[in-house]
Amino acid sequence: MKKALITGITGQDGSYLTEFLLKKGYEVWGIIRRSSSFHTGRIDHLYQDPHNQPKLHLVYGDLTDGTNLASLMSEIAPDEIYNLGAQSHVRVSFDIPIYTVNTDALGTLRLLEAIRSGKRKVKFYQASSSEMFGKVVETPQNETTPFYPRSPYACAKVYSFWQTINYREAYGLFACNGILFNHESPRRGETFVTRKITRAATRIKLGLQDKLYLGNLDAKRDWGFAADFVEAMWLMLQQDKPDDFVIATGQTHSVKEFLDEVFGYLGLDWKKYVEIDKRYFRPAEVDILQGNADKAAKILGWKPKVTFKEIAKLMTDADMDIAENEKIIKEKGNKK
Ligand code: NAP
Ligand code: F7E
Repeated sequence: MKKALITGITGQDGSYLTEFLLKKGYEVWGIIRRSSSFHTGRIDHLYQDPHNQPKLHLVYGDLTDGTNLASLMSEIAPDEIYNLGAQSHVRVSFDIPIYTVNTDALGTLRLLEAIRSGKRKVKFYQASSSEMFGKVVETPQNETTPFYPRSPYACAKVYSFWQTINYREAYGLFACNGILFNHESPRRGETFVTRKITRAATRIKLGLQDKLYLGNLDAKRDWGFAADFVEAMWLMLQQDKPDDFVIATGQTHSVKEFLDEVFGYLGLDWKKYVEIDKRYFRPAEVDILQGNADKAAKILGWKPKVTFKEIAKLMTDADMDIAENEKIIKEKGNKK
């Protein structure tokens, strides 16, 4: 049985990747951070499933603690490592740049060093990002497009991208970068724009909220579905040679278009509810991202399955369930 170690297992991608690998028969180890409140909501259904009991293990650790990473590496002895852990919010990275770089850049280096010093044969996946293209120099972006990062987050990811390639070339490590464009799901963090919109629109529909405050509505992104994208991570590590791949849908849409889809689906006009709040603008913005994943299609045989419209609909449906429960609880509270 193959063993995979995942950093960021409690995040959106970590949860989908864990599901995917367990189905493939892997033993999965996940690194979780200690926090005062529990944050394993996205993987509880997997951890509590008795079928997964001997196959899913959670251990404490942090990308800011290299000593702990090195001991976990020798204790677990994984065949594959997926480095998904990160302070992943671009806007927040302007507020906490040092922490972001410590986790997203130096954290990767700590992990790579733990692998190198362990002298074990292991395959390594690095969660690189389309944010590295930033102020794009060409559209669409592919593996040869130069980077122009526009945030502390993107700068940290560029560092990790090159360090991953450096360990591949210097030490012969089987190390791959997946340059993933935005991918969303009902498990997306609630402060990313798509989920913020689906949460608010469904709450507005049920009378639980009046307004939605947003920033730049003209930004365009290549939005895919998270469960589709984690399969590409795994495929990269199953090839004969390590390499770097863009993973994207090839379509780009503005935040306004996402608002149209979600509010339109609920029979609402978003212009009546959305207000612009300067706090949500970024000191430097990434105006447009659109990926070209031809290399992944050709070498990995990977293609996205879920469309923009379908993503908007399935996220709205999932958030409507949450909003309906919220309403029931609120009404019960009012009766007391
Ligand atoms: P996410 O939902 O924000 O999850 C981030 C994960 O990283 C969480 O499990 C978080 O743990 C963990 N983490 C944060 N700081 C850590 C630290 N210091 N040490 C160890 N773990 C830490 O992110 P995601 O959307 O799943 O994205 C997964 C990865 O892909 C990230 O590296 C992200 O930057 C990258 N990426 C994402 C996208 C996208 O569109 N989603 C696109 C390209 C690249 P807690 O639960 O404790 O906070
Ligand atoms: O913003 C605009 C905002 O925060 C998308 C991360 O997973 O994908 C993600 O980064 C766009 C931006 O995602 C609000 O200005 C408008 O132009 O959902 P987001 P992101 O910054 O693209 C990349 C690929 C990653 O690697 C990251 O880890 O939407 N926008 N109004 C807003 N964004 C937010 N968050 N909130 C707003 O109110």
